[in-house]
Amino acid sequence: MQDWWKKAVFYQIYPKSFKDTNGDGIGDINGIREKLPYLKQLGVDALWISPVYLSPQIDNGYDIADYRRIDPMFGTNNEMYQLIEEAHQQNLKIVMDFVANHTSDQCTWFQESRKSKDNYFSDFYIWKDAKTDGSVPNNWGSSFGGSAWTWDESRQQYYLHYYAKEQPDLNWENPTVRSYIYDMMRFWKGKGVDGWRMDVVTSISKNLDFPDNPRPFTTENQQNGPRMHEFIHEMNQEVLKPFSMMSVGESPAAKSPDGHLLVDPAREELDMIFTFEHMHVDRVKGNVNGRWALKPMDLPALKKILASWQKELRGRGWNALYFENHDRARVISRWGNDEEYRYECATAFATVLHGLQGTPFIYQGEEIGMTNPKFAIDEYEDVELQGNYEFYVKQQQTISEEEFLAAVHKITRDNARTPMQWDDSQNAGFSDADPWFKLNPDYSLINVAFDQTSEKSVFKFYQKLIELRHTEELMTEGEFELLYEEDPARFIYKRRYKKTSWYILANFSNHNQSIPEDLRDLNGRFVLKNRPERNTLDPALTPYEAFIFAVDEE
Ligand code: TEU
Ligand code: CA
Repeated sequence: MQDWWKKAVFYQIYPKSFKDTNGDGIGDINGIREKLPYLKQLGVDALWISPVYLSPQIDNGYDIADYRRIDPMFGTNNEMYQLIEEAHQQNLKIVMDFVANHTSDQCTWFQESRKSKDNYFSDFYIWKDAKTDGSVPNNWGSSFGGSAWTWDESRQQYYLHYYAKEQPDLNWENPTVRSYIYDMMRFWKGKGVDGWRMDVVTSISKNLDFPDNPRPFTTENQQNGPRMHEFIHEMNQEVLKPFSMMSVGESPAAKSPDGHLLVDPAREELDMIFTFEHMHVDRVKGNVNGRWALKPMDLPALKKILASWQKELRGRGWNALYFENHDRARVISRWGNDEEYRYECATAFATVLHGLQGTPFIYQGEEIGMTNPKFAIDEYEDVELQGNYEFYVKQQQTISEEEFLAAVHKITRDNARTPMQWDDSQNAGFSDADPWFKLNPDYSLINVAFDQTSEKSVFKFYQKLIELRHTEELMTEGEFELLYEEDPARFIYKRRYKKTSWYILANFSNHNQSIPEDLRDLNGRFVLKNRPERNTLDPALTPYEAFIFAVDEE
């Protein structure tokens, strides 16, 4: 079937933290198989599975040593094939993670490439001579802190890495590299995989002039390179289109004014992209401390960015909708109130996101309102956090330890990587052993078993949202209109399809907010609400209240 993903709701699994079945404290493929009934119960249509390939795990699998082998830590290739088959039997699609901007330094391609300048693999990566004084070729930065170049003793050259030094960037200019990647994609198609989430696909083409960034060790000139569209289109023609594989590309630098370029069906590149603009509404732009310079979330900015993408992609692309993933914090802890109003907040964010046009992506634990833990700095595992701590706090000294930790508690990636909280038993039902990464201590109160039987069940609310997406044409097709866009506390918009309009209202504040007068007279029905007492449009919105109100035209 064409475009099945337009009516689908996706669920992202971070396997390491999802469910351990063999008692080593690490989630595994059999854990995913075990939980398929849970995912069916939730009602999702497709699973995006973060990398499970052979990997030294410097970046939790985003450093791949062999694209065709499952890491023994997660299971066997056969278990993966069985997972795909069992998922298909239950009508669940499987989308794997495609990490082809870089490999692990343990990948044989790199091991060979570093040996000499004239072997078969020499040009698989991006090598450059030192400047005459021995220094790095330019001032490009690694996302994980410091220079994007590392000196290799054996080859006597620098190699480029946008992430950890153990993640050398592939040279997409080399047609052999591209054909290896396309073959790998065909291999997994052969195993039944339905599509790809493409890691930093907008970085695969490099500007071969290697222009310095405005400031050292930032990354401005390292995205959306000159041949990006060409490479992606080629991949589309070689694999995606002939084998009908769905694609969603991670696209950190995409801006709404030309956002359709990667996803306009006429251009035959990707089906969807994960954009970043809306996730930066709490960031102080251009600060020396990069992503760690935070400010309170700007709700009007969030609304306008989401609205601009709704408009940009209408009729010429399709939105991928998300607030959380394995690189993002728990949204209710980051932008909401995860204490007094945890249920209201989780369901309010869900309502405004799922109400949009596009395909929603739920990240494991989001469906039960999991929160950020507040660990001490040395309790975190993430390579990005460690690298950035070293760079900003220790070397550059532009941010104090306390300020950095405060930002970590808001946004660090590990916030979303604590083990999944299944029940209140020891280790939260995640594992019989001590988990590889600390559990959030709140698991005795926040867990699947408790949530599902609770009167205020985030899970049940998600079930309803997912069901609405399957049954209501309006959700996929309806026009979008943002209302009261400057309002700092209320998120209100309208969807319209045929003769029905949906008004979606949410209060993102700790105070009551009135319902605008011109909406109070509407005649209609409540489609979904997170406050049972809500029966008319008169009373004010209570903190983090949200609902969908449908109005039928005569
Ligand atoms: O992330 C790419 C990316 O843009 C990150 O730098 C992100 O902005 C940052 O981590 C937010 O704090 C992808 C993967 O999703 C991530 O897990 C990997 O570490 C990275 O690529 C390298 O593969
Ligand atoms: Ca395990």
